[in-house]
Amino acid sequence: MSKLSELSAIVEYGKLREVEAAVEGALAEGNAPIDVLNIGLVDPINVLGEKFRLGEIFVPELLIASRCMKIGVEKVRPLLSSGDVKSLGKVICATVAGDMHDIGKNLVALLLGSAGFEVIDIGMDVEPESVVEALQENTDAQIIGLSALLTTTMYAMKDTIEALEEAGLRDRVKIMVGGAPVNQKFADQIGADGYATNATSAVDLAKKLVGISTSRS
Ligand code: B1M
Repeated sequence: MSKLSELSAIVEYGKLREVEAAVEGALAEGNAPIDVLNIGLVDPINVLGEKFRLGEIFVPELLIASRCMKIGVEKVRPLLSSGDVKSLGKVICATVAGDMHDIGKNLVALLLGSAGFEVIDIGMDVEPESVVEALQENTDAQIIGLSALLTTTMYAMKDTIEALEEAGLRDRVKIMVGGAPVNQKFADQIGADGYATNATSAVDLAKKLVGISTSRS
């Protein structure tokens, strides 16, 4: 079994104490940090998601695996930096009100930071008014990134955009949205400026929104 597969299994089975050494092992094997992140740390969460959907595992297993993933992410985080010191712009990231899912949002924030954006992560379960306040405190932010994982909370994205409109701040920023139940059609319906399916495309989208051309676009 490769070290990368070993890491993936360690996260899936929630072996908290073995994660750091497994990340080191996968890196020492010659795997790129981005592969260690995506294959070793994120893929097992997706595997568990399917098992959860099928009723084969329950919330505690998900929580322990999420903690494993976070430990691993902290280990690879310094290796993901582009080394580019010039800031590409400031992004405020949040998981919307009522939603406790922050793994995807954290990954988006991590890759945005690694690409050179300054990220203000205001957490999960963030009320629309708190997003407005964050923008008032960070008047130089160009983008707000909203994440939602529940079909019930995705409408909080619309509430957040409306709160920004009511505060007279909507035109000051671009708004990008993402998360499993969200799609381009929904993004268009709620008046967002962009939608991204994953963390890598979120970086491309953020660059596009601030007027930087990317090799993939
Ligand atoms: Co929950 N959960 N969960 N959960 N959970 C889902 C979302 C679910 C689909 C599972 C299922 O039933 N199959 C289901 C939602 C069903 C629905 O809405 N129709 C569900 C449910 C029901 C629940 C609870 C209600 C369960 C309960 O308590 N009975 C509860 C709700 C709590 C709440 O939020 N109020 C709950 C709780 C939890 C845990 C706390 C145990 C845990 C979250 C831990 C944490 O985040 N700290 C958890 C988890 C882990 C999941 C699954 C298994 C995995 C989510 C995840 O982290 N995926 C999930 C099933 C699934 O999605 N397959 C599920 C990995 C992550 C990297 O992917 O978040 O999609 P994702 O992010 C991607 C993209 O979506 C995108 O890029 C990311 C990286 O590629 N993206 C963006 C995300 N945000 C973006 C923002 C952008 C751009 C791209 O721009 C700003």
